[in-house]
Amino acid sequence: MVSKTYTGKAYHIECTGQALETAQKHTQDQDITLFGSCFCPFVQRVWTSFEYLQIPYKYYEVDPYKKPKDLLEVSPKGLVPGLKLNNFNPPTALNESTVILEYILDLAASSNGRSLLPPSTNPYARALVRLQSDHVNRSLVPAFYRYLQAQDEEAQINTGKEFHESIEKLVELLERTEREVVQTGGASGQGEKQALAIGLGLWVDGNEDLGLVDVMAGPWLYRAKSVLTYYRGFELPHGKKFETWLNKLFNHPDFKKTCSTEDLYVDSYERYAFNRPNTSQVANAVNSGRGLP
Ligand SMILES: N[C@@H](CCC(=O)N[C@@H](CS)C(=O)NCC(=O)O)C(=O)O
Repeated sequence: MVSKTYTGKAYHIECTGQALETAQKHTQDQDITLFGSCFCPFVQRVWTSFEYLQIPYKYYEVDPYKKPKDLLEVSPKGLVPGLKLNNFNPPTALNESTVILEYILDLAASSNGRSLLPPSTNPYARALVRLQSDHVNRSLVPAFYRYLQAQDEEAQINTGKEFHESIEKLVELLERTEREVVQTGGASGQGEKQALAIGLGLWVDGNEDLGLVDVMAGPWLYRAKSVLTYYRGFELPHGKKFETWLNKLFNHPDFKKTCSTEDLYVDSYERYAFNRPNTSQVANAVNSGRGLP
């Protein structure tokens, strides 16, 4: 158990470190404007994917708790990420991180051929990857917030266990995918194995390309390492393969490009860690037992 005292830290409204450098490289008008916030993991999912898929975009930092009018125009609940699509006349918009992700995957497929998924000739492999992502959205992400917002010791122990179990379940899905697609996929040689592993992401030995689950889960695992360790004394699961995966993920150039410095996350999540009133729509949903917005 870690015992910390509430210090009234404010959430940050500007990126730091590598994320700041990336934001500064993306200030020119483009067909797509990404409305983002420096601390937000839902944004980091999409932002990393823009970088990896090499889709041109302008990064535009907003404070989603202030609900500026231009954000509400692209995202009805005033949540980030949002996209403004300037090449439509009049401009149009999209919100919801997973929908935005699918959208930019489609854009990449029809422009430069880059992808975060196995090829469409392997629908089963694509489905297994989507199962992993579904688990991240429905289990890992809510478990992260329940743990971070839990206040009494017993609740922290229980929610910490749940979060840990959710990560282990994700590992089982990663192992299943590798087993069913690569190991028992009928490949005879190393070259064929490599071909089958395309789009399965960094979990698979020898793969250096990001996959869907890497961008879907990475932002919360990264915050688990900084924020949950700081406020809850959390330890990520051990195991050689898991640690290798996290290491590859946290050091992948396109992931790192969207990371701010650790203090930004520790400061910005203090409100969650002390379950302050009206922290966010996510925090309110967790407190009232509703699904996340
Ligand atoms: N389901 C949304 C969730 C996005 C979300 O909750 N974003 C947070 C920042 S991390 C936000 O904009 N919060 C503003 C608020 O709570 O009013 C998605 O996947 O895009």
